[in-house]
Amino acid sequence: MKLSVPGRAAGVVVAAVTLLTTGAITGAAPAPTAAAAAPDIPVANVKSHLAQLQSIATANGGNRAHGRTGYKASIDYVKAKLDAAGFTTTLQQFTSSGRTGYNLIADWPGGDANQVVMAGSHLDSVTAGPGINDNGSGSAAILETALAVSRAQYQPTKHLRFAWWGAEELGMVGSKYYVNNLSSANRAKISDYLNFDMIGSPNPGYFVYDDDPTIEKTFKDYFAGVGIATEPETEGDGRSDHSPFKNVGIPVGGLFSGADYIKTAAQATKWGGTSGQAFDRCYHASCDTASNIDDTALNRNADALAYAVWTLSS
Ligand code: DTR
Ligand code: ZN
Ligand code: ZN
Repeated sequence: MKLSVPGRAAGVVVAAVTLLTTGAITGAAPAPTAAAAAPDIPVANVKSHLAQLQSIATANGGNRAHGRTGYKASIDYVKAKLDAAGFTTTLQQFTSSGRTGYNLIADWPGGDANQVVMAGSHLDSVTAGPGINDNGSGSAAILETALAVSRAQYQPTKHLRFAWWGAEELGMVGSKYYVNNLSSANRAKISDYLNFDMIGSPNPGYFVYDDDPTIEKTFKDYFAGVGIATEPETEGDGRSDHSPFKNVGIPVGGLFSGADYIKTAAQATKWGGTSGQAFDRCYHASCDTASNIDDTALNRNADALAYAVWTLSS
């Protein structure tokens, strides 16, 4: 397990010098170490990103849809946070329906380049609204997890890559463009792709993708550890950005808190919430705003996300 890279070591030296000049410490600064376990992801931080995405939508015609100013402003917000945190970011541009779209790819320096653990979420909304649950929730959770990697100066065995997809709502256009433009050699390097599309639904379910057994078990182990029952997410094939990866043989998994399907009485008994009501009544609607989030579901899913990223990359 690699413990440091020159750039980061220099960072630690600067930090040590700063602390030494303030008299805060007397011994040598601790070397960066890999976190033994995933940190808690502060849900307040995730909510803060959602508030920013809401503000962006409000300032840009009420949405963050592909090809609109609200989407580019969303990408710029996420990219700025990642650049400041030490990620190597790449904007991948494409055209769909006559409008320019963008994928944002963020690599955490270090780790085995031949074993890449990816976590992705689509950042675009529908034109009808701000898309805070769909899919600000997934986008904000992977952003905060990436920032937690930076805060921890985590040095995993595998290489970590995070992605924010454009134009998912037009048919997974951005993620398809990314996969189609990967060489077969680079596809083979991706050991796991984790997808997070709607993970804060206001009447939440706890669904785990059942595509790859190892990834599925990783998530199920987390939820079992915190006493939350889960159900397999079975309707997702072709329904979100994991599909292009699965179609070329890359192991995929992910989490989902439900969209326009109706929560059953048995599910309400298991998870709470309201039976006979959709998991997200504002799915693809103008009311998918910052108030259209269940904080407990967002918190639990963000922590499960971080647990899987740490576990699968260590
Ligand atoms: N297609 C996604 C929402 C969605 C619907 N069913 C699933 C299953 C698994 C993941 C996501 C979804 C969207 O509207 O963005
Ligand atoms: Zn959607
Ligand atoms: Zn979505």
